[in-house]
Amino acid sequence: MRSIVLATHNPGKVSEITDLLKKFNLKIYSAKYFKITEPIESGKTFAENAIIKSLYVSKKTNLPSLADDSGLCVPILNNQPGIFSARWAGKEKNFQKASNLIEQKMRNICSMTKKNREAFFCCALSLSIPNGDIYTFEGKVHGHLQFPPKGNNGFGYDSIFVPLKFKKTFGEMTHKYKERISHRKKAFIKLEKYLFKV
Ligand code: ITT
Repeated sequence: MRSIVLATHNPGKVSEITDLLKKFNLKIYSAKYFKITEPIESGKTFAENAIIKSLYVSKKTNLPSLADDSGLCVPILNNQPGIFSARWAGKEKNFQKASNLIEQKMRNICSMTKKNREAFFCCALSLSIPNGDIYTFEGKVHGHLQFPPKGNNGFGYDSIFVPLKFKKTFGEMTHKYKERISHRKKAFIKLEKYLFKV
């Protein structure tokens, strides 16, 4: 059986990516299993950061590694927090605080119309192979923000994001339902089409 290491320390991502990889009969390891620390995410884009993470883990383990760099972009805030989505939640990973910060920044500059609350999630997946090959794929899901947060499913900013054509936040949806429409799924569809020709 072929092995792959997930280059992430985020349990929400581990769970979603493990589900997406299920049908490929791979032996899946987490970076935690190999006690690998997190590299500095010095990239300027989601793709650059995903590559930093997958290369780092692939070099350390000599195994193929899949990384995910993702985040929430709010156009009225010049697409912030974007690649800083995790950093806005601080060391304590407090996404209630990060969501409040987004709301506050928006209220400081605009009224909270649905148009002004438009937002999207972006996900870059990077697969690094020990022979040096790197493959990167991106997916986005558009929608709007809703305050106060709703729903306890999911992770990160799920409870403030309502995808287009839906009334529920990702935080109110089941894991399975979010997986059908998410930015991560969209990037993953491109990856599997290219690599596994499915
Ligand atoms: P790794 O770098 O170890 O993968 P991280 O949490 O630091 O973990 P990122 O640097 O990619 O990951 O930060 C992206 C943040 O954006 C992440 O912490 C989430 O809170 C948020 N995010 C990304 N995808 C999300 C999703 O599907 N639902 C909710 N929040 C999401």
